Amino acid sequence: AAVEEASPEIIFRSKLPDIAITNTLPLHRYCFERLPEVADRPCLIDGAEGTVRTYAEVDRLTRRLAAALRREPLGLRRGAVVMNLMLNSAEFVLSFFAASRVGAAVTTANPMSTPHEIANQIAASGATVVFTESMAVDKLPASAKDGGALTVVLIDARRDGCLHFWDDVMASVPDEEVAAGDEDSASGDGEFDPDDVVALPYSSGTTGLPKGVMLTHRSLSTSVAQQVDGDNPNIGFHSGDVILCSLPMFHIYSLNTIMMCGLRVGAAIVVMRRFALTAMMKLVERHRITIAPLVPPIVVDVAKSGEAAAHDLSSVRMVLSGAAPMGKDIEDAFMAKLPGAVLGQGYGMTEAGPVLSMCLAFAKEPFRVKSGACGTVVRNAELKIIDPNTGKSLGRNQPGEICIRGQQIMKGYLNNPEATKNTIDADGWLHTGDVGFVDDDDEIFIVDRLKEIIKYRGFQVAPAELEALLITHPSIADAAVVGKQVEPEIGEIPVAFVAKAQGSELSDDDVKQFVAKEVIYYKKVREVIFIDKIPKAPSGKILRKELRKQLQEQQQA
Ligand code: 4UW
Repeated sequence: AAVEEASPEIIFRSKLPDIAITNTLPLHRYCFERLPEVADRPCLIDGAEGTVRTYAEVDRLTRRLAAALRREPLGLRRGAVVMNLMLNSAEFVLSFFAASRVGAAVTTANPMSTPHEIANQIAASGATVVFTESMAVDKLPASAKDGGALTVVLIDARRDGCLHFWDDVMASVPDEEVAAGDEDSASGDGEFDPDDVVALPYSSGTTGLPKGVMLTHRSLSTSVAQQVDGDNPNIGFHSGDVILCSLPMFHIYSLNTIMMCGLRVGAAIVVMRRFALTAMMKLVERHRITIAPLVPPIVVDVAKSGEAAAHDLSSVRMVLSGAAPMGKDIEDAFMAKLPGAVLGQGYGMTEAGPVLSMCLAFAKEPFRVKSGACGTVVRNAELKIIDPNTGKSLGRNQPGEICIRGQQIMKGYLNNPEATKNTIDADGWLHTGDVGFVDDDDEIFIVDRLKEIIKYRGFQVAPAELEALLITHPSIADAAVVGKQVEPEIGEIPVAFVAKAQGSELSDDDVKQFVAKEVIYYKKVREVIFIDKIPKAPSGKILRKELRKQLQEQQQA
């Protein structure tokens, strides 16, 4: 029989040349590599208080905290897992890099999460220490995964049974211990492997429930290098920049592109506890912020706000947007408010390390780009577009599933080889579940999503999680959740299709309230549609396309 010749793959690359990337250093060393040059420069600026910590101070504080993490009662070692359950703060940055120093991984979570969500992530990740704040502490479970005690470190209050971040933990380390012992070992026992996990954010990926995404020292330092290293970095951040951090560090966008990239270049990072429009504009004015990483809903807020004119935002030279789609009209409306800045998009996915593509107008030597594009594939990586039915790679201007390959992508999902195998294929390609095409100028346009995930203001909502919850209700026979496009300030909302149990008098409010009790605000079911039967394929898979079509028809009617 004739053997079919494998057709060559069509692979897209950056317009920037590959660079030599050192990705075998521990992440904290990589991010603070320029410390000798920037030691006395501002590193973290507290948005509310205005207090400034220099690079030397931040470095020293992370060493002190690492020493404390190694000692009892914390006693952390290589391979341990720590949870950061807090809004943005200097303490977030310190615990992240202290954990890196001891060879531990940090799993990040939103402190607004419900007790149920927090307990699930603690159990699944195996976290034994939680760094948190008053707003979340009462929601923590009593014990860690195997029934062992969970050690809780509180950053903003004293409480029985918890350690205080500064007074108990930091103060416990004698000065002479701070400098000693960590210089050549990332971990307490002196061993280090660049493929050790350092960050463990949760993401539902292309299907199912949230899973721990194993990002290693190697993957994250590669991703940072792809963005800000080289003679002509893809994002031309530099040590004179003042970067706004209003996006939550517990999400990979802020963690990587703001925190890690910002530190790598030696810039000042203005830490806002959480986003608020007026406060953000005041901070821009006060600190002469030069870089504003945002998400589309915030871009819309600024574009629509009458306040922009009342503030001097002229220091901003670069505005990044990502985590959700942004149309050309929003870009244009925004640029009318900030004519002096370059606005562009990045495209990220937690599992991809996260950045797949970045706007080349941000490069030190910028390229011309089109509005609506979400950048060009990062350097030192390969991107292809495949036909989702045949798996064959497609040429320019043909939409298909976006796949990425390179050292920046995740090592896999924690304790889930099956889900890992379904996302990263045998040839190392990570399948994103996003549909897009590459145009004649190497720019990527995302046009659709194959995967289930819903994005509410840039936050992930996993339909499977809501469906699993819904069917525990005695009056619900079956349920399916899909996203519905709404105003651009939000993006999409979760809509539940519900098949009632026989004889049930369930109302849509009953359904909404039932879900609202168990999930964080952005996962709330905002609309309920009763239906006789959830459409399913013979395999049992929910036919989401059909439900989405039904929603569209309803919207048009
Ligand atoms: N356009 C359309 C986009 C876009 C998009 C993402 O929550 P996750 O897992 O991860 C993110 C990460 C975004 C990000 C990280 C770093 C960065 O520099 C940057 O740009 C400045 C963005 O969102 O959700 C992943 C999913 O979110 C959608 C897409 O479906 C993707 O698979 N998404 N960016 N520009 N859609």
